[in-house]
Parts: sequence; structure tokens; C-alpha cells
Amino acid sequence: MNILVTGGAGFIGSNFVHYVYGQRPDWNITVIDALTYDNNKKNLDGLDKVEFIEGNICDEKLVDKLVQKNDIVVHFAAESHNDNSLSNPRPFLDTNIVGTYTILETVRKHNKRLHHISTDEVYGDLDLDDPKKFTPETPYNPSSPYSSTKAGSDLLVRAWVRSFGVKATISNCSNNYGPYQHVEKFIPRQITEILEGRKPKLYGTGEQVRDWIHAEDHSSGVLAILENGLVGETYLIGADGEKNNKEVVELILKNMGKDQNDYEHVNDRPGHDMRYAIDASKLMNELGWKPKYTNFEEGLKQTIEWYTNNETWWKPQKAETEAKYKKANQ
Ligand code: NAD
Ligand code: TDX
Repeated sequence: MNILVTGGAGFIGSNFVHYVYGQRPDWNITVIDALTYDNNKKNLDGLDKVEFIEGNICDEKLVDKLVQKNDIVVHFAAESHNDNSLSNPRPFLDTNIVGTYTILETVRKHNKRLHHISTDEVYGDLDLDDPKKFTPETPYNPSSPYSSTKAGSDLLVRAWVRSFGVKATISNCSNNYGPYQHVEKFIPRQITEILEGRKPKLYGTGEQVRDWIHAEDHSSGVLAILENGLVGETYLIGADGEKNNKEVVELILKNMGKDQNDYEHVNDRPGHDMRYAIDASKLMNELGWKPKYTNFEEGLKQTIEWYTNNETWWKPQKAETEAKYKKANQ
């Protein structure tokens, strides 16, 4: 099997590449990644059999050449951070919409299988007391430039399946955590703030709920869909990990030996989604998938340990990231 992974140097893409490298040693893996975060290339260190191509998914010629040589495309590449999409939306339109269009046209031309990686944020948000969770039938209602461009990319995939018979599946996953996540994101930001001797920063009241899943469980879900999913179907990936942001900050402080109240409130995110929650029963019942990391605090402890031991990985990104947040009083 020859597999092309877009965005395979990113947080989740590189986790997936490591996972498949271990689980399917006879597969040939090629990664295309624009390295929008300088040091992401290090995320693939040690995987000598993986072919790495630095390039942009909007580059039709390059994408054509790579898709032609592979059997499957797994499409992770995206602009991925909500706060960045609020300060500068344009790259989100380019990569998430035009980039996905470029991939779709190429898999259509060469009749290749595609799996498109998406997010639960396309469904908008739930009230804190809503008994329902997101299902594949939940109507799209995205809130931010990030989530609206991800929603747009999903709709393109659905249209290419229906109009052109493209052999694609889609997965919408909840919030991932684990090693190699950029320090602009919530959990790594708080861990590294504490490691640098500052306080964690909670947006607004901190009552917003995210449904946490370990990145490796996301990877195993994607592999299950690649191997056994039905073309044209959408699968939701989640591990029943709902926690509000305040609870997560308190858990991080506790596990780093600090006072649980030693955090500060900063400016809220404009349009901040209140709650996400995934019903993953279709993936579990139809494809037999199960998450491995069912104890969030245990997974969080391992993640804290990883950031503590891998300062050389995150340090180069930290000052620039905090300077951006400072400008927004966040
Ligand atoms: P990330 O930002 O760490 O990784 C994205 C990767 O894509 C980066 O390595 C980047 O260099 C690459 N990239 C960006 N633009 C590109 C372009 N034009 N051409 C080629 N490569 C490009 O993000 P992530 O958190 O690993 O997210 C990966 C995917 O998973 C995204 O599609 C995201 O929407 C989705 N997702 C993320 C989460 C989460 O919690 N982080 C949850 C659900 C879904
Ligand atoms: O410093 C912070 N303080 C804070 O309270 C940061 C960076 C975030 N937050 C809050 C905002 C959110 O409610 O924490 C929550 C999580 O924030 P992010 O890590 O930015 O994630 P989110 O906006 O929920 O989006 C993530 O999950 C879905 C990923 O970044 C997306 O790529 C994915 O699609």
C-alpha cells in the first residue's frame, strides 16, 4: 500500500505517520507538508523509510505527481488554530478550501481513495445542559473562520463524492491532546507557561467544554476508517472526554505540583464556542473501534512529562506565540 499523508509533519498528521509506520510496516508512506511551523520537520525524526516532500497542497503540479504515485491520500493539512483565524483568516481560505479542492480534483483525475480529516467544530456548539451530542446527522453551523473553512472543505468532499463518484470518507474528531502539539494550543500553552514560571491563562470564565481525545486514538480511528470504512460515509471520532477549561487548567496545575487556583483570567475569544461533544457510536459499532486512552488525567500526566522533557522542541516557538497572545490581552 502506498499512502500519501498531507500535513504529515503536523501534530496529528505526524502522530498518524508514526502510528501507521508501527502498525503497518509494509506500507510506503509519503508526506507532503508546507512546514508552516518551522520545527515540525523534527516530528518525523527516526522514520527513515518515510519520504518527506516539503510543498504546498495548493501546488497542483506537485500534488498531481504525488497522488498519481499513491493508492490512498489521507488529508490532514490545514490551518488549524481558531485564534490565528480570527487575526488573519486568509491562509485558512487558501489551505482549507483551495488546498482541499486541489486534492479533490487530483484524486478524481487519478481515481484514488481519499480520507478527509475534519473537526467537530463544523457542527457549531452545544449548550452546557444539552443532552444531545454531535452525530453525523447534526446540521453544519460553524462559528469561526477556521471552522467555517473546515466545514466548507467537508462540503466540497461530499459534493465530489456525489457529483463525481470520488471514493472518499470523512472523519470529524474532537479536541486532541498529546505530545508534539504546538504551544499556541490550550493544553501545551498552559503546561509551558508553568514550566517558564508564569500562570496558565484561561479565556473568559473557563466554563467552555471540550471533548478531549488522545492523538493516538484519533490515529487508530482514522486507520480503522481507511481499512474498513464505507466510501461516502462520515464517521465521528471521540472518546467521551468532556471537561471544562477550568477543570483542565486545575488538573494541569495539580499534576505539576502547583496550587490549583494559581491561574489568571484573560480576554475571552470572540465568538467562543461553548461546548463540543461527540457521539462516536457509529465508528465503535460499525467498525469495532475503541479508544485506548480512556483516563484523561493519566494521558495528561504523560503529556506534561513529554513537554517537561522536550523543552528543545517547544522553546523555539514559545516567545513568538506569547508575543501574539500579549497583543490580544490573552
Ligand atoms: P497542525 O497545525 O499541527 O498541523 C497541520 C499541518 O499542515 C502542519 O504541519 C502544516 O505545516 C501543514 N500545512 C498547513 N498548510 C499547508 C499547506 N498549504 N500545504 C501543505 N501543508 C500544509 O494541526 P493539527 O492539530 O495536527 O490538525 C491536523 C488536522 O486535524 C487538521 O485538518 C485539523 O483541522 C484536524 N483536527 C484537529 C483537531 C485538534 O484538536 N488539533 C481536532 C480535530 C480535527
Ligand atoms: O490560552 C488559552 N486559554 C483558553 O482558555 C487557549 C489557547 C485556549 N483556551 C480555551 C479556548 C477553547 O475553549 O481552551 C479551549 C481549547 O482551545 P484550543 O486549544 O485553541 O482548541 P479549540 O479552539 O477548541 O480547537 C481545537 O479543537 C478542534 C483545535 O485547535 C482545532 O484544530 C480542532 O479542530
